Amino acid sequence: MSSKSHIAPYKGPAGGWGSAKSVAKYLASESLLLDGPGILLKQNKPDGFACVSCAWAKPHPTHPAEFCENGAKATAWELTKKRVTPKFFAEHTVSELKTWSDYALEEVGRLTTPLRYDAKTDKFVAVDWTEAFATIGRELSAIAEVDPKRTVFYASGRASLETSYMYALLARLYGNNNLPDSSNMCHESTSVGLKASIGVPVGTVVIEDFDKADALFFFGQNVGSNSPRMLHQLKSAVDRGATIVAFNPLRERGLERFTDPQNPVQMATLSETQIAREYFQVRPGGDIAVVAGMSRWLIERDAAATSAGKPAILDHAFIAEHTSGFGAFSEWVMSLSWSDIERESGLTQRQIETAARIYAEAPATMLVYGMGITQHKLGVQAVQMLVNLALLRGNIGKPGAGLCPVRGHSNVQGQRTVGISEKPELVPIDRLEEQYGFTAPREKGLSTIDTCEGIIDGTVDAFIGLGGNFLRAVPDHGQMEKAWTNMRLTVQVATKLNRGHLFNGKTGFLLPCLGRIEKDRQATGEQIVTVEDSTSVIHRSKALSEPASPDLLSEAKIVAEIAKATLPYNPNVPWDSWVGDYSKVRDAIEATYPDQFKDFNRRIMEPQGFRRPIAASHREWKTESGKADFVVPKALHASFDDGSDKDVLRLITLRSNDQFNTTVYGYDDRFRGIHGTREVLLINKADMERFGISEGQMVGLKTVADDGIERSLGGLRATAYNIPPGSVGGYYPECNVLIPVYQHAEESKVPAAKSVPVRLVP
Ligand SMILES: Nc1nc2c(c(=O)[nH]1)N[C@H]1C(S)=C(S)[C@@H](COP(=O)(O)OP(=O)(O)OC[C@H]3O[C@@H](n4cnc5c(=O)[nH]c(N)nc54)[C@H](O)[C@@H]3O)O[C@H]1N2
Ligand SMILES: Nc1nc2c(c(=O)[nH]1)N[C@H]1C(S)=C(S)[C@@H](COP(=O)(O)OP(=O)(O)OC[C@H]3O[C@@H](n4cnc5c(=O)[nH]c(N)nc54)[C@H](O)[C@@H]3O)O[C@H]1N2
Ligand SMILES: [Mo]
Repeated sequence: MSSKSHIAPYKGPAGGWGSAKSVAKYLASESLLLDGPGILLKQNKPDGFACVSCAWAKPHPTHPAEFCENGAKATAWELTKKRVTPKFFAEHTVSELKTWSDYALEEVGRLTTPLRYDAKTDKFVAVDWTEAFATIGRELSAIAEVDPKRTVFYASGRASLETSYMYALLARLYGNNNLPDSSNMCHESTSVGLKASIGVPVGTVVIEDFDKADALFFFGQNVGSNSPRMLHQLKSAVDRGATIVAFNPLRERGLERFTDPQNPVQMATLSETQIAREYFQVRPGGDIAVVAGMSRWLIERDAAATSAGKPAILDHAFIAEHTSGFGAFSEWVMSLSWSDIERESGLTQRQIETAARIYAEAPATMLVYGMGITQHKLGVQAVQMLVNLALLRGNIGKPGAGLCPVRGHSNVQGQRTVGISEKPELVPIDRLEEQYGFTAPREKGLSTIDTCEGIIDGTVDAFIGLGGNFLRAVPDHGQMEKAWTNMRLTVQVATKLNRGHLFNGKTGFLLPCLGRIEKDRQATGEQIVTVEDSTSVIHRSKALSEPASPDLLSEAKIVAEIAKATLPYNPNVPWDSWVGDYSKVRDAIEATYPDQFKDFNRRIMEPQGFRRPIAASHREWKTESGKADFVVPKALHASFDDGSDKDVLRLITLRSNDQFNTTVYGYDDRFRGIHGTREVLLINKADMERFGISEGQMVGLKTVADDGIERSLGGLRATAYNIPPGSVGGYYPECNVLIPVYQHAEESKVPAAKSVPVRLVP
């Protein structure tokens, strides 16, 4: 911990001068202010590039500046002037680099040359691309001869639709569906839960719904840090009278107050917009109970109102025409006791009724949610509970209403759309077979958790990573780092050095690629690429910057070269012509998904992009029952522990305002008032007293697990914080060492990173 660290509550709003200053400081440090601020004005513009940070929707028409504090940081991080050369790797062994922080590793700058790990010297050495591809092809072919299912093709959610389509095809031609994606650690609970309940794996809203919603309910999504551009939609919604309600164990500043940095009047007058009218500090894992309580109030009041001849509260016509399972759901809800609901939610009956009343009075409500819902043992059912709430008042498929899962990586949703999925039933396998003349694997592939288990038990021999920092993002670092190096082959395609790259199989490559903002010149000239945002709108992205090094290849080219070096020749798969002209990949995507990508190449040139058809958005239910289904959850809380042992705390792993996943931009978490350190444990004052811990005392955590493996983390500075009693907060990825690989959402296998049962070790 740095001696300069300090912790004190932040008094300012989200956005505002704090944000402006943070951007300026950051751009100056990356020397982007000198020659690149103009680049930021092209961010999220039709003639510019899609931001490499989050997947939030891009409005049309656009504002003069369509970037946020964290988007600006992400751009600067990619366009940094710093470079990592072979000289750097000659000076540092990999063992030494393992002692560096996540921050320090990425800080060295952009990777510039292909590298191979040399175990004898414990260093990365430069190789040429031809040799790298030939070796990878040889190794992958040898593994395929034993069993192609022993290779995994991971994707992190950034690569374009074009590259992702090629990558998914590579895996299937190779012989498996082992296509896990960062989505497996993220919104997979959404993909599973929404698909089962309403027949689509994605959200139902479009950005225009923000102009029409009467109420917006936020469950476990930290808009101020993780999708700050959405604050503009929220401010406008509040300005025209919409009500925002937030459920979050922490009082996240972006959900409380916002000053628009692009609004000169607000900036000059230091005025703020209050975001959430009501803010409820739900207990981690308590959202199922919250919604059960709200539903109970709604159903009861509805019965009372209708029998008194007053207007109904539920949308009975919608329920009758569009849903199934209401009877069982309502029976379950009415069987619950308020004392159980209060205990599991951590809220009072009165608070829940206040929320329910706002919901009942709003003609159209949007339900917005994030990792606070999906990353629990019952994450899928928590998602389905939100659907239940929406169905009660017909809040799907009408203007201003719907479900809004806020996706993470800028193309994570799109990667799933074009075939990166371990679930073959979600992919048009028959069409792929016909298009490319091969027999595709039909067996379910490995998810992220399956991959971790396979690496630990030695059934995975090769890992190909298209971006990301798999080893750092997954749970159980202790076990994973040990097992990782037993693999025969590891290949990482990346822009920057991270800790995951320091662990290599018997043969290990680190291949540097172009980022999305860098000009991608191929046989037919500069290419554009496409990505899909959180509202299923597809945008084009045009690069503006010169590549960080002449040795970089595009991700599409790297995928194609690995494919050519590995697979037998197939005249139906034109790898080279695809790389020469990405519009041909778009044609291929359209051929595989004719309904979703009709006229792809033409429509992508429209400034606003185009939205894929989402059946549930117009009340067409592609579910088994043909209706939108009410689902009764298995339990009233979503967590692994049942709450009976008061010494077991629920750990929430958090993102700071100064990080993008495992990429740590700095040590300031401004909104939470934490500066200069990430080694903190946020803990309720009453719990501190109960455990006899003083402010600033160093403490540790130990996981409650039943597999005989010890998982602990020490050196955390206890910090009294406004967090519900019985819960503690710490940063991701540092805390991942505490998460057992088997503690994941039941149906989606998303690691339960938001309620890890732990004990305090003073
Ligand atoms: N700047 C920046 N932007 C990002 C990212 C980043 O790291 N940095 N990551 C990107 C990615 S990949 C993703 S998936 C998204 C993630 O964005 P979010 O979905 O916002 O994810 P988190 O920040 O992990 O957690 C969200 C919130 O859940 C709350 N929470 C925890 N447990 C519970 C609970 O049980 N119930 C409720 N109601 N709330 C709970 C936490 O206090 C926190 O405020 O952001 C994307 N955008
Ligand atoms: N405890 C805990 N664990 C979590 C979470 C949590 O909330 N708590 N969140 C989970 C979530 S939501 C997610 S999405 C995962 C994130 O998991 P990942 O997506 O695997 O991890 P990132 O940190 O986003 O990956 C960062 C790396 O991506 C590489 N990179 C950046 N840009 C590019 C590019 O354009 N191309 C290529 N090829 N590489 C690039 C850089 O080398 C950088 O080091 O983590 C999950 N893990
Ligand atoms: Mo994510």
